[in-house]
Amino acid sequence: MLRIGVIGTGMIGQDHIRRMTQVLAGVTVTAVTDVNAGVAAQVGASIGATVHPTGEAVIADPDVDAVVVTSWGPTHEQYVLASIAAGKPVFCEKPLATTAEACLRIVGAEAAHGSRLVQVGYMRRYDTAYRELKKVLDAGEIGAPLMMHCAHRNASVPSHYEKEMAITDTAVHEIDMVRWMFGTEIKAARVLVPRKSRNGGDLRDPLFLILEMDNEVLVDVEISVNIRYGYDIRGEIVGEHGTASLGTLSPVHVKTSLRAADPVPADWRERFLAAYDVEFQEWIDAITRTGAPAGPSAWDGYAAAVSSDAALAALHSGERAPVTLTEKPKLYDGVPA
Ligand code: NAI
Ligand code: ISE
Repeated sequence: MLRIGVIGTGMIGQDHIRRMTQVLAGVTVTAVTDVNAGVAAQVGASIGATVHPTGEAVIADPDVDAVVVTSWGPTHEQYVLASIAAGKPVFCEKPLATTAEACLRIVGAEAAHGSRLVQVGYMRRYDTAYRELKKVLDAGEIGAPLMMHCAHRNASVPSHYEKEMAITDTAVHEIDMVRWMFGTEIKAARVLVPRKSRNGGDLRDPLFLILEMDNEVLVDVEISVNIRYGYDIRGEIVGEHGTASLGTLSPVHVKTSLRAADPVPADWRERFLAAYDVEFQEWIDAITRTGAPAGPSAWDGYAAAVSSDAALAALHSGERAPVTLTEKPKLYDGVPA
């Protein structure tokens, strides 16, 4: 039984605790912490876990075999580095860290440790629809890919959501997904700013991100984070002789009162429910079997951060911003993307 310590018991922390304690096999949650001591105490009591005052205390707990970091992005680096220093596997929600420099410090620490400990929470790689799309692409059914059209629409975002998060917190999922989908790096980013939505408050919402891949594929991503009607994630690949897209998100079609309607998920918890389950079960199984994770690596977290930094530079300058990665340590040869 893999014993987990969770740092950050907010929305996704609680959702991952629910799946680890009620849905998945071979795992138990033994320790939790949160800077909001009240919420940590409540969550800890509900599952009989030790409540620690700090993330560092969770990592040091001898009853913790592996760590899950679900605190705010700017705090990820310190807990991932502390987990590596303790030699404990760590699953870190995206983004790995909020700057490329911080991600590189994690890559350096893991490379110095000599084996993989870090996995980043890019769950789209575990989603059935994305996996099927990749199968069609890899089988050559639509010929060589030329373009991909994506939309990332949130009904709304929390009050702490800042301007730059449309790229660093939201579009970063597409940034990771296209590296995995096409098996190649991003070489440049541009951002166009359409007419502003009155639902967006101070945010620049929506945004239109364009990514150039190393293999010349062009990707466009509409990022709308106050679309109101629900959570809508779209993707269509245009190939030389066909197209392939994510299927309809609704398991049922409703016809009533002279209208036909497809229910739309409310948020990421509903849309990616099964993907998070598969992501965590595969992580737990890999750690239990081999002691090392097999999913998105610290290198993937770093590469996504460099691309999101470039997209931010493009947003601010209005110009094309190139993406330049440092040399990849041998440790990451042969891991996904
Ligand atoms: P949240 O605000 O609901 O929860 C974060 C929790 O971390 C809060 O309870 C906060 O008090 C706690 N916290 C902050 N700093 C801390 C520290 N230094 N030590 C311990 N606890 C600390 O935020 P949410 O939505 O749960 O997001 C958390 C992380 O998960 C973010 O990095 C976010 O990008 C990621 N996320 C990933 C999703 C995905 O689809 N993979 C979906 C939603 C969030
Ligand atoms: C959130 O942090 C997530 O990761 C969700 O998957 C994404 O849709 C949302 O825009 C982010 O804020």
